[in-house]
Amino acid sequence: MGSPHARRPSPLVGGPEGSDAPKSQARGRGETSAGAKGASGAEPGRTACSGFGAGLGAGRVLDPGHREPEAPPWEPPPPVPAPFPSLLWGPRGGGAVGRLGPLSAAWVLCPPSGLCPQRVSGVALSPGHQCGNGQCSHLRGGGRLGSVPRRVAPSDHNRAMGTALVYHEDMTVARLLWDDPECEMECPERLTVALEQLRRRGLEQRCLRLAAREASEAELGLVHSPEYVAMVRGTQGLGKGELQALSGQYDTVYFHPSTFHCARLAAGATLQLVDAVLTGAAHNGLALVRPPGHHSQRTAANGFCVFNNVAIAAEYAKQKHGLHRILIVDWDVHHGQGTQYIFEDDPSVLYFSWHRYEHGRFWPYLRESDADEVGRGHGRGFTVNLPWNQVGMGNADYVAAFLHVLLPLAFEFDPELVLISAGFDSVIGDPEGQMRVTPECFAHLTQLLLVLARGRVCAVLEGGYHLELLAESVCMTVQALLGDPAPPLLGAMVPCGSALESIQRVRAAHAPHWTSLQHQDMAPVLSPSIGSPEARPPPRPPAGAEYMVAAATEAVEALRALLDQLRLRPLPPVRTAIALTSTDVALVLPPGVLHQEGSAPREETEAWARPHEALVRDEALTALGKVSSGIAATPALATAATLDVAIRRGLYLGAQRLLCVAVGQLQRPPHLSDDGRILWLDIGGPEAAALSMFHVSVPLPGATGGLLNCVLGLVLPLAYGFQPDVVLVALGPAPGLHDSHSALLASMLRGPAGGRVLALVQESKPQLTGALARALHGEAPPSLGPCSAASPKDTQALKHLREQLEPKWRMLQVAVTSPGSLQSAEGELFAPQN
Ligand code: Q9C
Ligand code: ZN
Repeated sequence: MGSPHARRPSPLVGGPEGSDAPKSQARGRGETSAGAKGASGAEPGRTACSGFGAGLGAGRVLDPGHREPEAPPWEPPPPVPAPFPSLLWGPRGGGAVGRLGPLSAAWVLCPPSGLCPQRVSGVALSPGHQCGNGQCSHLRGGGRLGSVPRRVAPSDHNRAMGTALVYHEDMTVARLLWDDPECEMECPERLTVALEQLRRRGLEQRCLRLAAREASEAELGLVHSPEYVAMVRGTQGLGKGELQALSGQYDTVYFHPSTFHCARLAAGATLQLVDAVLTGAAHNGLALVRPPGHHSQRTAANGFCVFNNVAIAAEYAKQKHGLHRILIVDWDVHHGQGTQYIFEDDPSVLYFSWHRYEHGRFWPYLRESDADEVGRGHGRGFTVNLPWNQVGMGNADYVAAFLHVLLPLAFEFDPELVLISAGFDSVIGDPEGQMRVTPECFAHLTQLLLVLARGRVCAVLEGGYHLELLAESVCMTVQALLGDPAPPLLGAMVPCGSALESIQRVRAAHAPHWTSLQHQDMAPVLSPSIGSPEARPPPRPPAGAEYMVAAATEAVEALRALLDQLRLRPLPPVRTAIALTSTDVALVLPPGVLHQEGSAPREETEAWARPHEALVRDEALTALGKVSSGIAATPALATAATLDVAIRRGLYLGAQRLLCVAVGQLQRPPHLSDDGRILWLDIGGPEAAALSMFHVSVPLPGATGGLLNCVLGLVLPLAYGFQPDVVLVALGPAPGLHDSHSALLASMLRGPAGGRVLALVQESKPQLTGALARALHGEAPPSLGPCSAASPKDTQALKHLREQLEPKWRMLQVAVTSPGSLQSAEGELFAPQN
């Protein structure tokens, strides 16, 4: 497999390597010859209909009858005087002329993360505050998936049906029939609770719902041996004693008479999802399946997994849809060794996995889970392992891993499809993972992946054993797939030393294979993880049910307030608004974007279109919370002044932290405070300079590779570290910057501020304006195309800045810093007060 293709970035070092140890044939405890009883195993009557396409095509229509409940009373702080009170301002074409004030009040209504007075006090929000995101009665209900494909109920939030949800209730039938504390956590409720929560949030109803079909035996054969498939087929007729005996031949596996059917549905659901996304019936989607797949190998079940759903789907995408480059992101807390083995010599599949490793002391105790396993033969460089050597990894560690490891490689790889092995045992409270990542982190991870492969992202459930947090995390993932802004990440965004060590090691291991990792940090290649065993026998923690329940309960208690907050978080009913100074026929906007061109303003956009009037009449306050992100077009000469006003307006409206990303030649407003409320990031300055922690300037990178380094290595780490309430992106004259670059930047900057992004753009740039509107609205940004390498000059500039800023902005780190330099920074370390 792995036929080379034109655009695949070949690893710099590679080629056939005869010295490589041969891939082991069966990594589990091997095959069994257990009887193949059923002749075909197919149950013709059970094969559910596919039927994507049903319910598609309804573009989003704003419901004029939908009225937002009154926002709760909120006293704004006294206004900051406008900088140029006498400057006249107004839309072209005879619009009113008044005082400056172009920033809509609208979107800073409910400042995120505790800034809303209603939330700070911890008081439950008033019913009027619940905008209907899963709370409105008209969104409740919805039929069961699986048995009967249904017409999809309309929703006020998104009728685009861009996200497929594949499920079948038959997958809840398999369950453990005997006592086994290691296996009992993989239970049917994992699916029912997740689906139930998707319904309660109104998310299921917004998806294109597809009933899963069974994978055919030929499809299973894309990955598994006929003998293995026959063995699993044979379990259908076994009694409990025989099932238990057979299960004992594998590592942490149980069989049930329905296992074959369920496992075929799980694989089939994944294939259906891939079909939906690759035929354009859906933009992206989630398959809610069990049994999971990523531990399953060619001839062995392992770790609850029977057929490797994601691996089969990747092969299927190559063979049936002719794809050449597929990225598999395995964010389950366990190493998907099955997937790794299947693709280890295949350069057409880039496999990334992070996993609890603890120097080899955690299941499945494999040497080849470590960072120095990079793939074999032609596949060298296409296996990326990020082992976590400590438990307790948090949001900062996961986001840092994406920004500094996965995404640079993924952009260079340029996948045509992204498959997520979406296990949620990596969330806080999960008894298996023991990590500290909060559920909304999965919305961010999903969002970060949606910028790849033109948004063709298929998430497939793997693990996840704390029911409530599994459900919450699934909701976050689906919400992000639907394009909703991700709730901001709370808590200090400082990666821990152990995470940085792991990140450093995997970057070092892959630097020979990927241009994007070269010349950035020339840290010496570290030796294999200290204490790395050859499948060392585990010191067993108390693995009983009571222990796990106790540990999980404790974690969830600590989380209760957070969960409540997430549940109550309102989403503005309008995601994107746009205010233009003149009509431009060339401007193409996605459905659902509120569009305002000066005359006849709609109530919701009044603050955008006629800010001065809105301010005067105080109507801005009534528009609060209606809009999540916006674009304002201004005459070229006024962009800098508009930005200045926008900053003041943002502060006036209660933003605690405001990130300004000024792209191109734009003047920094003269009197910006340097007190930590504003982080000014100038992309397009004459030279790389950190004038202070909050005033950073970097030259505009020349090549796509340089821009990506800048965005992933500087802009986003700063943005995630700063945790702004609002992001202002101002696009000034920037020769050489493509619209796709700007769209990518805008799209990725939605993450750090909960989707509150205002883009300021020069008028008469319909292409750019349209690209920005689509990006802020949650559409996948256009492909960047082949990734040219960064210039040495750009790389140097970034390296210089990162060295300077790293002690204060720890999200910039890609390696463990010497203890001395960290200590000296500790005192002044910027600590957001969330
Ligand atoms: N207490 C998936 O998450 N348990 N499989 C190891 C350590 C095995 C997990 C025992 C867990 C298998 C898909
Ligand atoms: Zn797992």
